[in-house]
Amino acid sequence: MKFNISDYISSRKEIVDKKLLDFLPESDNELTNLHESMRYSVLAGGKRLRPILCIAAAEVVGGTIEKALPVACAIEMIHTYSLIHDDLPSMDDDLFRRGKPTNHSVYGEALAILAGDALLTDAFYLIVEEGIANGLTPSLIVDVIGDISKAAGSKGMVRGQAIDLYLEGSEDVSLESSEEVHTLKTGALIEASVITGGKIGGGNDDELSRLRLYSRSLGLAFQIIDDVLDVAGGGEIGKSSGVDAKKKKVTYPGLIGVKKAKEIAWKLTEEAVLALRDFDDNSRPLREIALYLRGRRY
Ligand code: GRG
Repeated sequence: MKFNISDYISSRKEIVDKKLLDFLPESDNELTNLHESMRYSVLAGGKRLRPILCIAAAEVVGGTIEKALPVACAIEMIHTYSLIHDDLPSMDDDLFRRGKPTNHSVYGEALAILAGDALLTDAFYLIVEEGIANGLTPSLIVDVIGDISKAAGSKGMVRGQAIDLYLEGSEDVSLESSEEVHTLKTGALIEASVITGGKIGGGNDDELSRLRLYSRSLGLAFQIIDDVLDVAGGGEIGKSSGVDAKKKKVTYPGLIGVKKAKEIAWKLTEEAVLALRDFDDNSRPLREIALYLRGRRY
């Protein structure tokens, strides 16, 4: 049967969305809107890139969607927490995310902080609770939690965000610093999505190191493309365009221009695809996802 990447993405997205809907508590009592605000941001849309990568990585090494799904959803919850906090007045101070008013614009700053905190914490509970129910070994669960917490924490995404805030407005930022910010802020969680999927799917050391190469190139390419889209027109990323330049953000297009930034993203995508060459035809989704992301409208 002919493989179609859009069908693959929408079918996996549907599975992820359903699981998130089931897992996130629906109602609050009259004392707080905490659960409502968590659901608001998680279910506000989003490409579900990280969970789809996690599932596709599990599948490429012969694993099942069912076993990878809780971890895939947990990573999406962590990603959503980071977006909620990133949008806060003390950080990016954004009014729109995923095409809708940001969490703090709707629920207030305090509840937005708590919704983010709760999403981060509940994500780990989901991994433990459903991991055990799905028959994952305790050592695999601990391994996966280690990968994700390291990627999200002070040596990963949070560090990237802190450096990014520190560098904002600086005049002479190097390409190396920019790469470090991107690798930590965006790349670390993307790498963890792929690696944990590969581990849950039963990948061996060699397969995992190829997946690591793939995810590192993909993560950086993804961020550069996102920055190019911010310059070229933000419709597709659900926020207004030109925001990075206005805030003097550290970006590849800002440092080396759009044309060169596109060329680097192109090359990184080629490297990601190349890292998959020794996998069989089941690597098609991962390969096509990389090409699909590169093809987002510039
Ligand atoms: C606040 C701890 C903390 C971290 C924030 C992820 C992040 C770090 C900030 C978001 C701002 C931003 C533009 C980061 C670059 C990564 C990125 C492109 C995020 C958006 O991810 P997508 O495109 O979003 O996957 P959707 O909405 O599709 O899930």
